[in-house]
Amino acid sequence: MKKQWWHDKVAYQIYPKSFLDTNGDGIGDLRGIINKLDYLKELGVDILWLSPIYKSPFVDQGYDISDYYAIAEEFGTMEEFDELLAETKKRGMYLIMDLVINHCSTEHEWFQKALKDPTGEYADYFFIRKGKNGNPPNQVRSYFGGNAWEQIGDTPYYYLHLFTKGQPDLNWNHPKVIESIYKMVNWWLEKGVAGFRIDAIMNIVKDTSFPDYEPDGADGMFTANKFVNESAAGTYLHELKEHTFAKHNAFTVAEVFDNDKSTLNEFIGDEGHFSTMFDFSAHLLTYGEHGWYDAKPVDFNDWRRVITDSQLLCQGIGFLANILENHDEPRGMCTYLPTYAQNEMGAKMLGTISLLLRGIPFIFQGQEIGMRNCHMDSIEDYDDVSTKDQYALALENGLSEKEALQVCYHYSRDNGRTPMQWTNETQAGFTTGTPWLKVNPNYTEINVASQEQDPDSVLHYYQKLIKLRKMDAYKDLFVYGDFVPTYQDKDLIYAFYRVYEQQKVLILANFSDQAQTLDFTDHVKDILLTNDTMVSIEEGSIIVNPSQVIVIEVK
Ligand code: TEU
Ligand code: CA
Repeated sequence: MKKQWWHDKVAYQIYPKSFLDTNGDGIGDLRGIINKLDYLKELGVDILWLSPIYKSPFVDQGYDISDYYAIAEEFGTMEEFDELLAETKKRGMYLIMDLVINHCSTEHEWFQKALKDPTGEYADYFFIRKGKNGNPPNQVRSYFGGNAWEQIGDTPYYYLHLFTKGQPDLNWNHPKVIESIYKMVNWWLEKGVAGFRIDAIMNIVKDTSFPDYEPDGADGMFTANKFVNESAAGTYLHELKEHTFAKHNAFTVAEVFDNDKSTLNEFIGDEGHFSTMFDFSAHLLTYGEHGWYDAKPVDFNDWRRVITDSQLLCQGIGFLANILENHDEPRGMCTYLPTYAQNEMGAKMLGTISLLLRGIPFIFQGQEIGMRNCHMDSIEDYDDVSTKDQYALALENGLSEKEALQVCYHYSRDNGRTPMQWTNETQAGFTTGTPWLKVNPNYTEINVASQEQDPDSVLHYYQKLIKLRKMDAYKDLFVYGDFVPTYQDKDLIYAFYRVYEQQKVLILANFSDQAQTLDFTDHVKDILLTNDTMVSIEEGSIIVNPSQVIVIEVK
């Protein structure tokens, strides 16, 4: 593999609205991020991904952009953004933006012009079609529920929105749309951002004959995946890269949901469309057949299998970006750990696996202190559109309000969006005002300030873990070393070697609530890290305690 500047970096996702509020309006802001850059530097992260900070009506929390060249007032000004960028660089860090180009906002001037004249020049920037006998052009379901076609006033015309109705899909068949996107991307790159996280990108190509498919739900509609043509996206992505990212040697991480073996090289190989893409294989296990209401808890064996498969699949081709959680997912420790292990030790165990797998690790804000899912008292406490839709779906399918709320507790996107817990003071030190989304009441126990005082905290453990990954003696191994799974036949054990030239490190984790004694014939060179007080290795065997993870250099 050709070496690139981002290969040895550790990334951190900031959800600006929930990071730190400095003016008391209850909404996190750019000043808040600037104030915490030293905290992030100390943690050891290099690349900061900001969820969207562009001007937006916030129908879908900024993933509905009304001006790609402006900063949302809620977050601050362009001057503050420039200051943030400069301060990031001063610390040897890199800033990447969220690139939302499958759709924009209905408030974007292009869409406003299209609305005024649904057959005019700007209509072609979107997908605007006549309805059929008073019905929408077809029965495609939006990802957030309901028909994905919205009627334009009382005209016979409808526009397509695969996400909320505030997010009209952009027409990638229109040269002017593509040109405008290239121009905008280059504008940000010239400003000095290091790259982008690319949103929902596999949706850009649609079958524009908009056929009707068999309904796949009680609502009589079919899922949008059916007419999204993922395999045709490659040409567009290649062009996008050539006209923008490639010229700046920018880092890109794409939101792609399938690790398809046949296209992996095209996507993340040396000449791939992207630097990397997220490994969502574990997250996909949390999907129910029809929605959150019929989802099942993740089974350890499935989890182990999909992670191992992803790792082996991309070996020798490129890097996936490893995550435990993000702003669309519940907290990883509440999803992937058995209940008994949902504590500090478990958080450290899971973090060790995520950061030492082969790939580019992304930490989501709060993960480094072990933030958990948040219980809400009623559906009113949630803000997320998708949560409201899934709650309604659960009720329609016979769940009680209490049961539907419990479903949201496990799966809501707001679990990752509750404000960052900085201190044990009011509102977790996130705001002096009223936070836009409830602060998790566990902030009195789980917060940055108290973990900074405690040498055994999750926070200090993450600092050590990142240091280990970057140590001169180990960085080639952890970045470029092969992934070799082991102890695959042992129940509730996740273990793998990283192997680089003559060097070999074993990462061994016990997900069961019993200590396990395993055959161990390797010769120990050095115990590099553990989340427990000791490691017991005797003649030919090793004991791993419940929730213990051990990182050992062997010969
Ligand atoms: O997500 C795309 C996407 O497919 C998700 O909506 C996913 O299906 C859902 O969250 C289920 O977990 C991206 C952004 O990450 C998300 O926040 C936006 O809502 C969406 O695009 C639209 O821009
Ligand atoms: Ca604010």
